[in-house]
Amino acid sequence: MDIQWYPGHMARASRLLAQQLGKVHLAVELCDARLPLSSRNPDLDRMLDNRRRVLLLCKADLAQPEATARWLRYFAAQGLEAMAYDTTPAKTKQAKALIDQAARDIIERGLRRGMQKTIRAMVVGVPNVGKSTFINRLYGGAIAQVGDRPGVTRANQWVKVNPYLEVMDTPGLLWPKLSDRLAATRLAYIGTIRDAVYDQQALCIHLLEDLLAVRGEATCARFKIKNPEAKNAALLEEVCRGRGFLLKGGEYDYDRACAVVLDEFRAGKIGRLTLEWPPEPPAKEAARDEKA
Ligand SMILES: Nc1nc2c(ncn2[C@@H]2O[C@H](COP(=O)(O)OP(=O)(O)OP(=O)(O)O)[C@@H](O)[C@H]2O)c(=O)[nH]1
Ligand SMILES: [Mg+2]
Repeated sequence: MDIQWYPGHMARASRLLAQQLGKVHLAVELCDARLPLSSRNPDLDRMLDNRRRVLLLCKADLAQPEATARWLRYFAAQGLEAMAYDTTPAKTKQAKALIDQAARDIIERGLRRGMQKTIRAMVVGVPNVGKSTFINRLYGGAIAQVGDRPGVTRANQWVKVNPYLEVMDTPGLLWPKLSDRLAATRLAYIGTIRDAVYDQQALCIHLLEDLLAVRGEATCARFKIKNPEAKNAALLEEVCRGRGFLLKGGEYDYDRACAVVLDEFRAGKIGRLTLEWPPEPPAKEAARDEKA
């Protein structure tokens, strides 16, 4: 399935991001906990140029906790300050503490000179990952526009969280990684790419196959699939029959089936699900995982 996801405005936004990054103290990078590799921008390292950053694995409430725990160890081993985030007050407090800690030396340097410095942080990540939601939680009110679709935030917006912390909301950014089709497809599942850009039916079939492979029973139960071995359109027909998505005259309503499968997956109705797992941990860690 081909997904053309890099229109001109993304290229412009990407250039702007690189410029703006030079003007802030740190970047708060948001990735999706269900897809922690594909939802990270591989160009960010170069753009950040050793500038500090913290990484939030967002929508952790939709991901498998054991996978998230592994990802956190994986990122820690890379020397990256990372945490799982799910918009709760406790996690928001933890994220704020992580930002403060990353900026501690700047704050302390300021204090030694008798002034409390205002830390400026830029929040970056793919569309729809939860950047504006995170900023609203930090701020404690609805200051940034949020929505259940990609491309809601159109321009950079500074938000003063308190006298010592300002955060910049940014439009979600994808990058030109067209060669990685699996990553593109999975980014489309989680609602990062506008629905109009790809073929909904092909995407839905791909998603159902992925779901059946990792959560077979739950997927069959949710969509009332009797034959999980069915392929292509026959798989969609399973859903249409099971859930009663029929048009007048008894034709299968493929569009309805696709919309429902995607919506219910995105809303976590099939259960918590991580689509990308980190490489296997060394034996010692695996043993610890089993004991936990
Ligand atoms: N389940 C769950 N949903 C979340 C979480 N954070 C955000 N959302 C939802 O994700 C959707 C997108 O949130 P936004 O904050 O608008 O995302 P964004 O990254 O600012 O998106 P763009 O501005 O389009 O780039 C909204 O429907 C939020 O309610 C989370 O931690 N868990
Ligand atoms: Mg936004």
